[in-house]
Amino acid sequence: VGSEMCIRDSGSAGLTPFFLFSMPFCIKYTRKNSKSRRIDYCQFATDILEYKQGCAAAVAADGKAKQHKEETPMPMKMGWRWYGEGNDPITLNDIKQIPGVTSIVWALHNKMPGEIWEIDEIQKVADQIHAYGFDMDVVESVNVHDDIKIGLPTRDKYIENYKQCIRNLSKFGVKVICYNFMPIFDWTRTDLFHPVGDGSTALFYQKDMIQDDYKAMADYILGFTEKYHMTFPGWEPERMAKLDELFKAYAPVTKEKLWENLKYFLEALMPTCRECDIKMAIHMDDPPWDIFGLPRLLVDAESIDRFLSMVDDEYNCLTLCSGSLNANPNNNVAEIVRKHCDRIAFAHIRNIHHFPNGDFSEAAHRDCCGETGIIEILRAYHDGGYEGYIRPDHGRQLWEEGPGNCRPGYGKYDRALGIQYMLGVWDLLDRLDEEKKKG
Ligand code: DNO
Repeated sequence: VGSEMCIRDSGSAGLTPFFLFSMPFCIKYTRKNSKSRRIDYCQFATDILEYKQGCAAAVAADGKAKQHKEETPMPMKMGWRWYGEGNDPITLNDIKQIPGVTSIVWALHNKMPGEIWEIDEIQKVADQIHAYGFDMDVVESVNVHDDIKIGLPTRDKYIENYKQCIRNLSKFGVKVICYNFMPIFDWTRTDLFHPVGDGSTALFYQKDMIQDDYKAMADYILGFTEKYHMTFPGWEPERMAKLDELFKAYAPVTKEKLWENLKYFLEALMPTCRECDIKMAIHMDDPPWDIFGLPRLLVDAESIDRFLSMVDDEYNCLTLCSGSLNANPNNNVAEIVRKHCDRIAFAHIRNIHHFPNGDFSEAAHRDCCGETGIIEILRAYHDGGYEGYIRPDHGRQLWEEGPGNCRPGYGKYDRALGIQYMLGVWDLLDRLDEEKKKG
């Protein structure tokens, strides 16, 4: 158009995708400031915003006018992982429009492992979440300090801090804390925006790229997070800056030692969990095998059995992540659900597509898009009368989503589609049960 295109920054990261999406239309509907020759205002976008505000005001003005039918409550509670205001391009208002979601899965993402989450900090997020009528029952994650995993004498101080976090969170009705016990790295992928073949992208794991060079791995992830001004939980730049030191500190930590340290940690927490009625729900290791010579514990049915009997307490639970476990195609997730349904506090539903050479890609939630067995897994939860929390896990990045406007794995569209798929399966299972009862 022979002028510089500017976008008026409203100060809300949540509007960015909206503006990007509406840009092609804006060119048609702009007002031009002839002095500076800059198009500084997007009339079309403003029209839409005013229209939407008008709709909301009209509904609010007549509280009695229910435009939509109330959704049927389910025993299982559907969650959505949200990274917080200013830290997630997806807004609570966006999430509110997805049928079925009742819980916001949240965290204080600015906190380093080992720090206490203070009441006023939690309160701020609680006010935001509650304003939209969501609950905040699940935290993902309160990350565990390396000294606890390594088993250093300083661990007791960090365990005390963890207990204080539990107490503070209980004041806000939190019921489940998801955490992991993976040494140094959280989930590990070699490509965050891998083309899937249909124009979308997904998280991808290329097996031969994860050998000895842990620095290359960390550089890739940190390069990405720096470029796009975001941090990933578990990949905090402060910790990654000390990688060599961390690897040295973990050198004496064998797999057995790591089991012992996990037991010590959980046994210390259980009385506080009981007092506060909060379940600790360990996330599966992702991928479920040792990487860079670091031991990983929660990798298959056997290790899950060991974990649950090691601290046999109703407050010692699982975040059963279907995709993490099924990165190893020998893991039958539905069977694990059937065996331990009452100890699963939080379910992550993610689908995986395997390649013959051991690489894998994350896939859409529809059963046939991967090999994880999503329908069988949902059926196992349904048969077990699951009443815990569930969320769609990683989705693909769709449409205009890409690096810079989307957290890898945590876009808006594919997770929303995934929820509708899961609820579709669930509703049908409910209906079939009802019909069976009626005979
Ligand atoms: C990946 C997530 C994990 C999970 C942590 C829990 O996207 O499922 O990062 O939040 O492992 O501590």
